[in-house]
Amino acid sequence: WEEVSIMDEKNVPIRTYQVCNVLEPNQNNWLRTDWIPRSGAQRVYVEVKFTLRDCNSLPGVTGTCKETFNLYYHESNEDRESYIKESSFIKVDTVAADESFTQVDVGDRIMKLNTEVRDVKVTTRKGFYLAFQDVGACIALVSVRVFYKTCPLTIRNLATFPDTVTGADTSSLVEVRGSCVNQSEEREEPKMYCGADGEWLVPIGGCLCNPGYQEKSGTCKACSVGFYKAKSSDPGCSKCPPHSHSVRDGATVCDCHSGFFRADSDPPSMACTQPPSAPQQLISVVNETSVVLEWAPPRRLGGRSDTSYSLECLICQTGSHNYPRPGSGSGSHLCLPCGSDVLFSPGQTGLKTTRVVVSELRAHTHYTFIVHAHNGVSQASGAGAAQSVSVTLTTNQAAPSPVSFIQATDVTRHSLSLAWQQPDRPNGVILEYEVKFYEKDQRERSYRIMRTFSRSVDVTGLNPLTVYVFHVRARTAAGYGEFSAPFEFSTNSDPFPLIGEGVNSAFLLLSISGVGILLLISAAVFIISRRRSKYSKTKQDSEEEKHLNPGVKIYVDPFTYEDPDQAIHEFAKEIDVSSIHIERVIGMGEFGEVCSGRLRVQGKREIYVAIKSLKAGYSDKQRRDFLSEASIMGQFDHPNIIRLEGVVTRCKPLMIITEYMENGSLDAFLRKHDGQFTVIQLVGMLRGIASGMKYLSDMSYVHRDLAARNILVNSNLVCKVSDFGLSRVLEDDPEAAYTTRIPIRWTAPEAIAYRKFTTASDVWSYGIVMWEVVSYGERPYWDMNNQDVIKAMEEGYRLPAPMDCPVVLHQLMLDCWERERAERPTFSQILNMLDKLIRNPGTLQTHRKTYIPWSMCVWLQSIGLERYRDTLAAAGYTSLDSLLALTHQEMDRLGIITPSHQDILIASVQQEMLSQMQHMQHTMVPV
Ligand code: ACK
Repeated sequence: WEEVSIMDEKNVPIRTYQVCNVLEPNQNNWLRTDWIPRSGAQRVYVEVKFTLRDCNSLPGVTGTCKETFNLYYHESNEDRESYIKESSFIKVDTVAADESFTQVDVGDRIMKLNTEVRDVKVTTRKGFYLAFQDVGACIALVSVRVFYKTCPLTIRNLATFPDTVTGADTSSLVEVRGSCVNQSEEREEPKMYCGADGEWLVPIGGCLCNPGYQEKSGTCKACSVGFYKAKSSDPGCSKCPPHSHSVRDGATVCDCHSGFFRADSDPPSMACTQPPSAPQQLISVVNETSVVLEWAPPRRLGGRSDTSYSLECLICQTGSHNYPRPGSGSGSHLCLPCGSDVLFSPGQTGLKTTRVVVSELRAHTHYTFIVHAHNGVSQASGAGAAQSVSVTLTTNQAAPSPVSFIQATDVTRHSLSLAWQQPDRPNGVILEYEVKFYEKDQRERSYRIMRTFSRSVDVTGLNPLTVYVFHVRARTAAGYGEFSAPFEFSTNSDPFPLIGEGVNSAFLLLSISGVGILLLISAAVFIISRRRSKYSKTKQDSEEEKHLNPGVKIYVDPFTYEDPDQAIHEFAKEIDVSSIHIERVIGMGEFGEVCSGRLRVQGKREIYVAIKSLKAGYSDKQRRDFLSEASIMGQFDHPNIIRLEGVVTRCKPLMIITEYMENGSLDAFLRKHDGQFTVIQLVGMLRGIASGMKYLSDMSYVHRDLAARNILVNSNLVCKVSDFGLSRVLEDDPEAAYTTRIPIRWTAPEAIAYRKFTTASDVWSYGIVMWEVVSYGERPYWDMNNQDVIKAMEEGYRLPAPMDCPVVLHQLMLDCWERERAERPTFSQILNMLDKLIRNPGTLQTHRKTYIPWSMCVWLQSIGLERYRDTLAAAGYTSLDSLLALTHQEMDRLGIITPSHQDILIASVQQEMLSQMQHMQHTMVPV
């Protein structure tokens, strides 16, 4: 190879390497480059420009002439290798000219330049050498350019990708991680691939402009004044919402104008708002020691909808209208917070309603009530008294509440000591107590009164072995409160104290005074239990049977579910509210209105339904209790149990949909149709109820509130058990529920005394329902008060047979009212018995009906005791004269057991006879 300078086509001198030994054979001429550093490249490209003479154009050339040359490379870390063996070089390719040229005339400078490119992988050393081997051609090497390829720096999806050298192979992709541009953050790791030919491929992920910045041609620019961007994911800068502004570029939130605020939970896109103005038109209505406060919402709600109210209660020494707030000047010492015994309904704080009932206040006391209005920005704004309105009032005088418990100690033959507790609500300073007492037999015809300042008194001068009834009442400046319920204690027969402290003397008294009654009852019990000892035996059998039979479906208490909605959807079908057509309101239930209407479920015929709804503003507990009834009802499927059609829980109001019972509840229905049914019809109704109850007891469900009012009647006189709400109410609230919610007249003694609710206590209630049915909806125990009912039951009294009641039915009732619950029949036995009666109507002999003169009916009505008409008549008391013979014992025997009724009867008979005699005297003409 020779280094030769020639002129290119533009007459510019260039250096070339030439070889042209075409006439000599066996040529092997090498030309080598200097060391070329690799610089990170993995594949290099070699572009060779050369000219080549066509062998044919060379005169006298033999077969030794070639038209190609070979390209070699050798990788090396040495940049100055002086000698490299031929064999160390690796061949890249044999290069031939695309075009060869014929030299026509050296002087005319026509040159045809060939350009060939070859690529080669160089990955093992820091650099390499190239070599050109000539084997007998006529070539001039004009230029050799060596290069590698990169994917150029670029920005994609707000990520910068650097200039990147391509991979070693022609098919290799180099994975490159991008970095987020200024003021941006990664959304998802930005990645791209650099292809072998220097092209970027497959962009993945990317970045988002930071809060306060938005994208503009591949960069993030700050939001301008008056605009903001809160989150990087927001699409761009937005204008500041109302009542806010931004004064600097790049705002992430707009500041509220002065006097406007934003709650912590308000999003930055929400307008700035203000606290509400004061509530308006606060009015108060005082009723003794409670107050109803009502107000109108504030005039300005401050642009928000989360207004709530709270109530401050202060007891004030004067009725000043400028209510003094603690620390607010001269009057502050006059008012104090009310204390925790005051009750607020529905609550004292966080109120959404504009009405509150405040109760348990002190009587005749000055109070100031301050109603504050709040909303989400009240706290942020530091709002104080400006948003409140107040009223000052004085509660009324109220007498003290009754004394609830009296205890007797130190009982002797002629004396005892009484002690009692202060009334729960004294409503003022108690000035004294009044004790009224009388011998029980005397029944208030003559009584003694004692007064005392303390809460105890020694009562002396009593007769031995005598039952006394005591009442205590308290007096304040407002007057006397009500007397306590009667408490009975007996004096001793023994000269020494018999009953010490802590012994229930009332119980002893009952034991003694009731000996006669007990003897009678024991005789009756003996007879009945002999006749019916089968009840207890069979009952046990049936209980065992239930235990052994795993196939029996058992009721599941929905309250065992942590999530009440899960229970409801397990046992009740969700009904689309659009398929319900409400027609009219038919009554009020415990939770809201009860309506009738129609239900059309797809593919079924339209049916009439009853719709119970849950009134607005309910608590979580109310919702739970309301839906629990449906969860219970939904588990039952029996013709004598009210059928649940479904529930609406996905929209408000919540509804429970049941089958419609045209004749409503049984008690009202019977009262409306007094005397209009045959005995067989009545027994038919009772049979239905017994059948429903048998089904419930088989499922181990205890109803706890079986009463005629909870039986519904349809147009075919079919009776169905309903109202499955009570069972839980009682359990949830042991104390309160027990005194107020228990349906005493319908409940078995053991359930009243110690909450032993069982199927046997349901049987007791069933006996009461029988009595209600046969007496056409009469109130059990008429207007006796609950305490008297409990006492009468304790003493062994039971409801007498209603008018025209078949003896067998009354006997069945008495069986249901056995004191020992194991002695009561089971529902299965009741059902059998009723079936037998229906098959043999002859057994349904009624008590004979006796004629009663009209005048006696009118008279009984005038003294309010018409209810005893049939009882008296049946016992032969058919005229006023005959009533003169009535004694207390006789009335006890007849079942007229209310003491005041006995007294009224005796006194009224005497009065009536007297006035009749006077009338006769006046009308007699003197002779
Ligand atoms: O005595 P009633 O007419 O019968 O008044 C009450 C009232 O709603 C409140 O409970 C009546 N009621 C309840 N459920 C139904 C029902 N499924 N069908 C007809 N009336 C019903 C009940």
